[in-house]
Amino acid sequence: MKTSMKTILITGAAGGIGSHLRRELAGKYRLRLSDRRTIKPLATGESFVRAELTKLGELLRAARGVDAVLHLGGYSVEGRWEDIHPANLVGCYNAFEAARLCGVKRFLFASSNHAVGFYRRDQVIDHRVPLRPDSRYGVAKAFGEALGSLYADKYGMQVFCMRIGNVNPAPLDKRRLSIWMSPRDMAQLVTIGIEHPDIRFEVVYGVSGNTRSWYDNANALRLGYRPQDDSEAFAAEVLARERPGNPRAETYQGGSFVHAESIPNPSAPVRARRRATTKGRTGKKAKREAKK
Ligand code: 15L
Repeated sequence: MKTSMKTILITGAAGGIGSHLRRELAGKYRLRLSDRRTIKPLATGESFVRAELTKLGELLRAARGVDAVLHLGGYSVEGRWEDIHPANLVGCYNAFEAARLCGVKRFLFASSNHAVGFYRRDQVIDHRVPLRPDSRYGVAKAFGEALGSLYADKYGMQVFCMRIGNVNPAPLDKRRLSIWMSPRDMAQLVTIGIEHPDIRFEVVYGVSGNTRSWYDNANALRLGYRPQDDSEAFAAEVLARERPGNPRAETYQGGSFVHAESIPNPSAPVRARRRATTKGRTGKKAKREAKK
């Protein structure tokens, strides 16, 4: 008997992880891609629905009729509260709400290593440790996990939270040797999140089978995850170019997020608005000065 192909909504699909997954999941699922930025060209089996995470109505349009939501969207690094709050708290709430209102049972949430980034590097942690966010960004990911727990308990949604390390074809530095995830391992974990019959509320680590891992990923293994990659293959090359960094950052798993106040992001709209306002004030003040 031929089973019909599932449709998966991917929010934030224009980002790095979304781009890897589009390639890795092609042919396996129908992918409904959403983002505030237009995505083109589209491949066979893909469609695009523009959606701002802060607008529930737009997310409702995107989520109608899908089999699962993979919520990748949001602000992806530490930033100002004014940036994190709309994108990662309001946006995450809207994504869960859209899924609930559209009757979508399965929800995969892209949580992050930064929800537990204040654990030390000499510790190995599993999915049951108390949350220890390392940043406002990490707090927002903890909020998303808490929302997932609520929607599972209250509405019977099946929620799969992946505390993702760093998805890249190769690990970028020494810290990433412990948290790296290859695109194909990411796709395998996402597939488990979509297909596993017994998911109620699960937390797993989104990392490859790294020799230097800081995670006991027993819960993912229990659900059938068999990572194919290990960052150790890149270790010699990565360590040869590594330079000593901030000692506080090097103590904790979250790295620079533990001390970052605000990592500049020139594309952030609020920042751009603030710059514009500042310019405006300066202009008026200059005019007042000129009148005196
Ligand atoms: C994350 O959660 C971020 O989204 C990504 O930009 C990286 O900073 C990654 O963590 C990391 O820790 O390397």
